[in-house]
Amino acid sequence: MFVVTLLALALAVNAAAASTNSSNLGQQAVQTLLQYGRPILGDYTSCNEGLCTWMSQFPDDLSIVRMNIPGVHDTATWNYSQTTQDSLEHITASGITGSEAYQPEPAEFYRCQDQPIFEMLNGGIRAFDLRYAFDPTNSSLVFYHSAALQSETATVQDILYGFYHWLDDHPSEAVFLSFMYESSTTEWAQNNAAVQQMLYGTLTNDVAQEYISPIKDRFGTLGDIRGKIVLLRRFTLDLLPASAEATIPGVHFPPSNWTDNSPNITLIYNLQTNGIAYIEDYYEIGLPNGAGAALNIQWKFNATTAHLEMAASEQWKDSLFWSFASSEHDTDVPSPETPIIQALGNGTDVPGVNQKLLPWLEARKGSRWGIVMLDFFGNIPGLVKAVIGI
Ligand SMILES: *[C@@H]1O[C@H](CO)[C@@H](O)[C@H](O)[C@H]1NC(C)=O
Ligand SMILES: *[C@@H]1O[C@H](CO)[C@@H](O)[C@H](O)[C@H]1NC(C)=O
Ligand SMILES: *[C@@H]1O[C@H](CO)[C@@H](O)[C@H](O)[C@H]1NC(C)=O
Ligand SMILES: *[C@@H]1O[C@H](CO)[C@@H](O)[C@H](O)[C@H]1NC(C)=O
Ligand SMILES: *[C@@H]1O[C@H](CO)[C@@H](O)[C@H](O)[C@H]1NC(C)=O
Ligand SMILES: *[C@@H]1O[C@H](CO)[C@@H](O)[C@H](O)[C@H]1NC(C)=O
Ligand SMILES: CC(=O)N[C@H]1CO[C@H](CO)[C@@H](O)[C@@H]1O
Repeated sequence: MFVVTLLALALAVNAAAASTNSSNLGQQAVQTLLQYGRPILGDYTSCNEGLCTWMSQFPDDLSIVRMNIPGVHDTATWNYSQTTQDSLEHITASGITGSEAYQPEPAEFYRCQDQPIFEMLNGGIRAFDLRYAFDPTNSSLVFYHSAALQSETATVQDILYGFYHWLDDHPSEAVFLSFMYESSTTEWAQNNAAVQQMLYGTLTNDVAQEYISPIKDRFGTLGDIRGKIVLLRRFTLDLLPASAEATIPGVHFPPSNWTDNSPNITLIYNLQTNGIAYIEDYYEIGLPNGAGAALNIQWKFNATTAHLEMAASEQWKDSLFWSFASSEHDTDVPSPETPIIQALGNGTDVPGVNQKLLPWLEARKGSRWGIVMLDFFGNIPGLVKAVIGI
């Protein structure tokens, strides 16, 4: 678990580039990283039509803030069942993670997706919410949703290799990776200098520099970023020398300015150019207990569509819009509204946010929506196309 030699292996891919056996060694090293990453990445398949290459239909000079980008909230949770939680208990319940207070809740509270990353990419998803923290031994960056560890092998570095590999085969496409430090993972976990240094190193090493767009604090055009990753930095490297924050590419969304659970955040990502992002991230529905699935879903649908209407209006056409259609009310009694109930409804009688969004978006085809983050998107055929507007 948490094999420290992985970075060395990854660097070998580069070092090997000089030798005659390079291509063979490099390919095998990548396959090894993809194998470690498999619990989050899934199995690699390539595809060169339809939603796999939808960005090829759009021109190079298209401004990114004018685009519609389907995304996924809490990407890494796709396979988090009770079986997964139980199989990781030897780590999460071990002495190194801390007190009983850090025992996870039922698995369905954490699960927000049901497809692995490669399937999401082939299905048209281009923005990914990724939440990292140190594994319990403080040796590598892994994925959590709160206290729920998602895999014992898949590291941030492995997942990046998955994106690099996919982009090599899909040079018309671009992906947006939102990285956020996940707190409340283990009792002692901290977003300390060691975490920040490892993240910085992973996102700026030689291989990363080939795939991560160097553009900083602005968005540019689609042509600028084809075949590349755009970092959406929901982290601040405040414990590293100032040169780290000054040299890391991508667009900064300071966590301190991202108001928790807000339906309408205004965040300035570039003071010089007055680059403004409007964000809807109302995820925990604040209705009284017992309000039931229909009303909880209606509230979230309201918050999301109010924000999307704003995105569609001329008045804000030059600002970035980032709306989360994902939500939960896990603390509701007698029965919780888990992410899947909010997204897909509670059975045949109450439809979820996703079912309600599909016709709403289709009726307004041609509008600018911006980035739209979904839970359980694949269950509603046509939803990704409706977000893109094709
Ligand atoms: C998904 O989870 C199940 C249950 O924990 C596990 O057996 C399976 O290997 C996982 N799939 C992947 C691709 O990791
Ligand atoms: C991991 O780091 C935290 C924060 O510095 C520390 O409290 C904890 O003891 C470390 N855990 C291990 C297993 O080294
Ligand atoms: C972020 O919030 C701080 C106050 O907490 C404020 O001074 C600063 O201007 C804000 N920055 C952005 C980029 O919105
Ligand atoms: C779904 O939620 C509604 C309340 O919004 C409730 O009346 C209905 O019984 C629930 N259905 C199921 C299958 O739980
Ligand atoms: C949702 O929005 C509509 C229209 O703005 C409003 O009439 C309705 O009361 C709202 N419902 C909820 C549950 O917020
Ligand atoms: C969001 O905030 C902006 C700026 O304060 C405001 O103009 C806009 O009307 C708000 N939108 C919604 C949907 O509340
Ligand atoms: C698989 C492969 O190409 N192996 C070659 C690696 O390089 C040595 C010498 O440089 C060759 O002898 C191997 O055949």
